[in-house]
Amino acid sequence: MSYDSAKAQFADWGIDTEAAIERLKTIPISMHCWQGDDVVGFEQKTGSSGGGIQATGNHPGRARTPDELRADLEFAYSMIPGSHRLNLHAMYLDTDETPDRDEIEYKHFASWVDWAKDQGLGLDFNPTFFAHAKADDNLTLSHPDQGIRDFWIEHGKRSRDIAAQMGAALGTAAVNNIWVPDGYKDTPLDRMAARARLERSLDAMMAPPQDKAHMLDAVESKLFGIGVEACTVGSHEFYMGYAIRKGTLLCLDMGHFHPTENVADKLSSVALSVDEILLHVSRPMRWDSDHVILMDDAIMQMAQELVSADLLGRTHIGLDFFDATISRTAAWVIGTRNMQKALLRALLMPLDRLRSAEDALDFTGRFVVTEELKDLPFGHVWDEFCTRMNCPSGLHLIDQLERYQSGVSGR
Ligand code: RNT
Ligand code: ZN
Repeated sequence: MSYDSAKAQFADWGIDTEAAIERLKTIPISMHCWQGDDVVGFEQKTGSSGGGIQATGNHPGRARTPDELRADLEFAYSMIPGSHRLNLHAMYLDTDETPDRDEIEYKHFASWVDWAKDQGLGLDFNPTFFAHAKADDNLTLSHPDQGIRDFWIEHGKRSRDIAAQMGAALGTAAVNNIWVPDGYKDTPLDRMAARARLERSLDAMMAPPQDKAHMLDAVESKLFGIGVEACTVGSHEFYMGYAIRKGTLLCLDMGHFHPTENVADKLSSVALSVDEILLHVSRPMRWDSDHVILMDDAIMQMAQELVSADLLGRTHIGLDFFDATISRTAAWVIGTRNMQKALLRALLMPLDRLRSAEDALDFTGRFVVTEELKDLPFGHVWDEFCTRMNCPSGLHLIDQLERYQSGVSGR
């Protein structure tokens, strides 16, 4: 079947495939740098990522230097249709200097900005509050010790400055997302004190004004992590309240809720109280395992909510997964394309028809349409989109992914 007959079939349903393709072109995905090197970073040290997040596996090809990571990213972006963003963590600095976290400066990231400009990419940023001796207790901004809190507050302030300078240099605001691992393995006595300390530290960190045209603050909650099973200081309720009161973005990571919760369902509720949302699209399996995202129901529901609730204009779509048992470039490419495919499917829904059925309490009509819709030739529209954007799909894509991986497997 050709694209033209697929287009006609969608048109029978009142769906405009051309409009969907045009809209999809404009949706940037912020791809996370840390899938490329198993969340290790380029500070001159090795070891686990700490903070309860852990990539598992030892597939060959891990990027060991900024140049290797950029080469892998260039390949990955060339396989992903559209223009996108790169989400950098502070531990990915590119310098011969060895600044501690409270000493990082924009110059340590300047090469990333030059490269992003060259590649036509936007940048997003994250302070790194894990994989550091001062985070070994899984307490950073909420640590009872003022000196440790101050160290991390300084790191956070510098990260905001760096993000703002990145945003100014590239002409697109960098989202600066704050996630801290803080929590307790066993039941704490004084949750209130820990949360009050986290709040005060965040306030101190975000006190210096920044231009929203250059930098946007975001805060990310979590249900639990390995080693902090009893209490996570930055819980969902904590950060939802914080984001509403302080006007920051709220980051919803799909692995940071109870596995039976539908994170897509949260968007419309949260969007009534915060202006903008950041997503960490991920795939938790039994826990916050950060598997590469599939084109599964959870992702499709997320995309559908973004479209049906008209939230694409105020949601920043970021990805957060890391699998070291498969080709890291293939993980980036397939995961990012899955997010785009889910968005395309959402853009190809007969929304008006479904909405009228729902409003008329015609749940049979809604049910029949959503199920029959699944047989429409979405793949042909996706292929057409890839062709127009000069990206391969299907067997050609597989071929390219394999070829690139064999070129890096000697690392
Ligand atoms: C951890 C959070 C956080 C990290 C990245 C590396 O549970 O999801 O977003 O994965 O910052
Ligand atoms: Zn996350």
